[in-house]
Amino acid sequence: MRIVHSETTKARRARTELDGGQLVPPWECPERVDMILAGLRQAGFTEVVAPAEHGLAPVLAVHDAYYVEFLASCWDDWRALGREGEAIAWIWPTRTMPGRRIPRCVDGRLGHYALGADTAICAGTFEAAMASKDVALSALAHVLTDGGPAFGLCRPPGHHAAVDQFGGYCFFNNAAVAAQRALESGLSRVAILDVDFHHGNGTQQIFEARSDVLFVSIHGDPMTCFPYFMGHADEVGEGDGAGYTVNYPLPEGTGAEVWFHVLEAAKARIAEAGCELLIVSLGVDTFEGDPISAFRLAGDDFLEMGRRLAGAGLPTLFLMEGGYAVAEIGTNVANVLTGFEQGSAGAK
Ligand code: OKP
Ligand code: ZN
Repeated sequence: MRIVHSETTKARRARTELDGGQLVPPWECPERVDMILAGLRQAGFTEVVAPAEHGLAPVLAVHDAYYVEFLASCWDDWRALGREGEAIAWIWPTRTMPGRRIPRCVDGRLGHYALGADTAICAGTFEAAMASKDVALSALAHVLTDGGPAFGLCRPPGHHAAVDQFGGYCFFNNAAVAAQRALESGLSRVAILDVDFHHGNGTQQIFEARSDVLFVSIHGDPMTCFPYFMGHADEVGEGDGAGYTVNYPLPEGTGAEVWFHVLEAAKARIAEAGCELLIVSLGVDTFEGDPISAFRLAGDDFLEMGRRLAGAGLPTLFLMEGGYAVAEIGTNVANVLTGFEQGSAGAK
C-alpha cells in the first residue's frame, strides 16, 4: 500500500464553524492528519511519501475556472475589507431569488460559491486544498503505474465540492480530479465508491450526466442528514449518465449487518459496469463514536470493510474524506487499509 501525505494539508486551520447557532472550533481539523499518520505507523504502514506538484490543470478539468479564482483570492479579498472573523457565507441565491449574476463583493461571491455556512475560508485554505489534490493525484499515479493500491491522505476532504461550489469542509473534489485524470490517462470507466457517512453531493453533480464515471454512495438518508438536498435513491443520473449514479440512503442508526449487505450491492453494480479503477472516497465517520454522524460501525468493522473492498478485485485508490472521532480516526483508517491488504493476499 502506497501512502501519500503532505504536511501542507495542515496549512488550513480554521478557527470557526457555524454549528448549532454558535461559532465552534471546526470538527475538520489538522489534528486528524496527525492521528491518521500515527495510526498508520502503528499498524506498520511506515513508508509515507510526499506528493509531486501537479498544478491547476487537473483541477480545471473538473472545476469552474472562476470558482478556482474565487478560492484563490477569497481570503485576501475578505481581509482587504478589514473583517475580524473568518470568511463565512451568510446570504445565498435561493429558490425565490435565483440570481443570474455573480456579485462583485466578497459577501455576495461567498453566497454564490458556498453550499452552506459550515465551512469558513481562512488563511492557508487554498494552499491546503492544492496540497490535498496533489496527494490524490500522486497516489493515483502510483496505482496507474504500479497497479498496486494507494492511500492518499487528502485534507481538506473533497466529496461535497461541486463544479463551482465549496462546503461541507470541501474545496476541490479530490476524487473527481483523480477520476478525470485517470480517464485522461487512457482508462474508459472509473468507479467512485463513496463510503463516507455523508452523501457525496459534489461528486454526484460533477459526473451525473456522464457514464465514464460510475458514482456509488452509501450514506445517511438526506431526509435527516447533511447535505439534506441530494442523495436520494431516485437520483440515478441524467442523459448519458442515466444509471451511472447509484445512491443508497440508509437510516440513522444503521449498523454493520445492513451496511455490509448494501456494500455488496454497490460492488455488484461496479462489477457490472465494467470499471477499470476503484476510487474509494474513504470517510470513516460511519464509526459508532463519530460526533457528527449516525451510523454504528465498530472499529473492527473497518477491517472487514477493507477485506470486502479488496474483494472487488480492482486497482484501488483510497482517498481520505471525513471522520471526526479524532482519537479513533487513525485506527479506523489503518484498519481499512490492513483489511484491504489481507483481502488482496487471500485473493492471490
Ligand atoms: C463532511 B464530510 C454543522 C455540522 C455539519 C457538515 C458536515 C460535513 C461533513 N456545523 N457540517 O462528508 O465528512
Ligand atoms: Zn462525512
